[in-house]
Amino acid sequence: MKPDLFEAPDYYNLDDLLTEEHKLVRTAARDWVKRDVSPIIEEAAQKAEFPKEIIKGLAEIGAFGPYIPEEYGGAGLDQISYGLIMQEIERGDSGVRSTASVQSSLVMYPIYKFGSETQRKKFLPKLASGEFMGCFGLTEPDHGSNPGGMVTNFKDKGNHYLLNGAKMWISNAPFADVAVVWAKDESGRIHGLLVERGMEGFSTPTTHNKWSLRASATGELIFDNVKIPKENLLPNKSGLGAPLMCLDSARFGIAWGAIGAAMDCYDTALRYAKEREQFDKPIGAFQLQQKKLAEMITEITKAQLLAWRLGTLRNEGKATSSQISMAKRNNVEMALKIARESRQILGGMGITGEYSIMRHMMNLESVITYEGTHDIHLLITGMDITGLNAFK
Ligand code: TGC
Ligand code: FAD
Repeated sequence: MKPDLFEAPDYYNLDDLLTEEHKLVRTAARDWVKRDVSPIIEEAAQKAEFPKEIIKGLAEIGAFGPYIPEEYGGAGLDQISYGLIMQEIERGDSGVRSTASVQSSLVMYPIYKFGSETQRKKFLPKLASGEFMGCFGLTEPDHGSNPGGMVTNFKDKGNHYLLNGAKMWISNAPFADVAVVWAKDESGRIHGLLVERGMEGFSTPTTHNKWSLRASATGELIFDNVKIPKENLLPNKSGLGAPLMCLDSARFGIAWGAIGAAMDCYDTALRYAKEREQFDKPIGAFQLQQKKLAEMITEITKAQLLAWRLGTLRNEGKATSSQISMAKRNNVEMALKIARESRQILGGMGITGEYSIMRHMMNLESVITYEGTHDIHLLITGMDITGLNAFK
C-alpha cells in the first residue's frame, strides 16, 4: 500500500468551531492512525483478520469510552471529541471504527447507563483499557430491522436465568470477553444480559467470506441453555428503548466516522488527479474530473456541518433520535458515493490494494446496512415529519 499522505480537507474553516481540546484529541487519533493503522490495515483486510495489535493503541487514544466518565476508566470527553475520534479512526478503516463503536457505545454505554454499580466497576475499567473486549447482540437470523420480534429468551430458574437463542452478524463476537445480549423474559419484555466467555453453552462462531469490513471480526452468538447469574442482568432499564438508546449513540459516531472515510477517498483522488497525466495534462485539468472533485468537497463540507451541529445538540442533551438517523443516513450515503466516484478517478489503480478507496467502498456497504439500514433511517425521518408510523 502507498504511504499515508493524508491531509484533511476543511473547506469552510470548521476548525474555528473546535476547542483546543477537540483539536488535541483529533491530532492524537490522526497521528496514531497514520503510524499504527495505515501501514498494516490493507494486509489485515486482504487476509480478513482483525489486527489485535491495535487494541492497545485504540485504548490509548481514548477510543474505548470517549464520553464515559474518568472514574470508570473512560476519557470523560464531550460528544464532539467522540465524533472526531470516530472520524479519524474510520479515515483509516471502517472495521477498526466498528470495533471502537461497539466497545464504546454498545457495550460500555449500556453498562454505564443501565448497569449496577458493581457491574460498572467490574467491567468498565477493563473495557476502557482494552483488557476486556465486548460485543452487542441484538440482531437475530430472522429479526434484523425488526429487533422487537426477537425470539432469544430467558427463564427465571430461581437462583439463575436460563438463556436460549441465537444472534447473528455480531461485530467483535469471535474474540469478545463479554457480550451485552438483548433477550425476552417470560412476559416478553426485553432486557440486557451480560454473557461472559466461558459460560457453559455459550459459543461465538466466526462469520466467514465477507467482502466488506474484512478487518473487523464478525460472528454469531449461540446460547444453548446458558446459566446466567442473576447479577448479570442490567437492572436499570428494560424494553426495546434500551438497545435503541445504545444505537443512538453508535449511529452518532457513524455519522462522524463516515466523514473520515469520505475525506480519505477525496484526498486520495485529489492527489491522484493532480499527478496522473493523460492527453499530456493532469486528469484533474479535465472538467469532468473537476466536477467530481468539486461535488465531493461540497458534500463533505455539508456532512461536517451536520455532524458538528448534531454534536452540539448531543452535548446539550437536545438531539433527537430522528436527527441522529438523518445524519447517519446522509453521511454514510455521501461517503459511499464519494468512494465510488473516487474509485473512478483512479481508473484501474482504483481497484487495487495500493490505495484505500476500494476497501473503504466495500466497508461502507456494511456501514449503510448496520445500525439501521438506509431505508429504516428514511422511514424514521418520515415518521417524525408526518407523525405516521410506516412500521406498524
Ligand atoms: P417502537 O415501537 O417505535 O419503539 C419501541 C420503544 O423504543 C422507543 N424508541 C427509542 N428509544 C430510544 N432511542 C430510540 N432511537 C428509540 N426509538 C424508539 C420507543 O419510544 C418505544 O418505547 P416504549 O417505552 O413505548 O416501549 O419500535 P419498533 O419495533 O416499531 O421499531 C422501530 C425501529 C424500526 C425504528 C427500530 O426497531 C430500529 O431502529 N430498527 C433497526 C434495527 C437496528 O438498527 N439494528 C442495529 C443492530 S446493532 C448493529 O448493527 C451494530 S453494527 C456495529 C458496528 O460494527 O459498528
Ligand atoms: P433485513 O431487516 O432483512 O432487511 C433487508 C432489506 O429489507 C433491507 O434493504 C431493509 O432496508 C429492507 N426493509 C426491512 N424492513 C423494511 C421496512 N419496514 N420497510 C422498507 N424496507 C424494509 N447487529 C448487532 O446486533 N450487533 C452487531 O455488532 C452487528 N454488527 C454487524 C456487522 C456487519 C458487518 C453487518 C453486515 C451487520 C451487523 N449487524 C449487527 C446487523 C445489522 O444491524 C443488520 O444487518 C441490519 O439491522 C439489517 O438487518 P438484516 O440484515 O436482517 O436485513
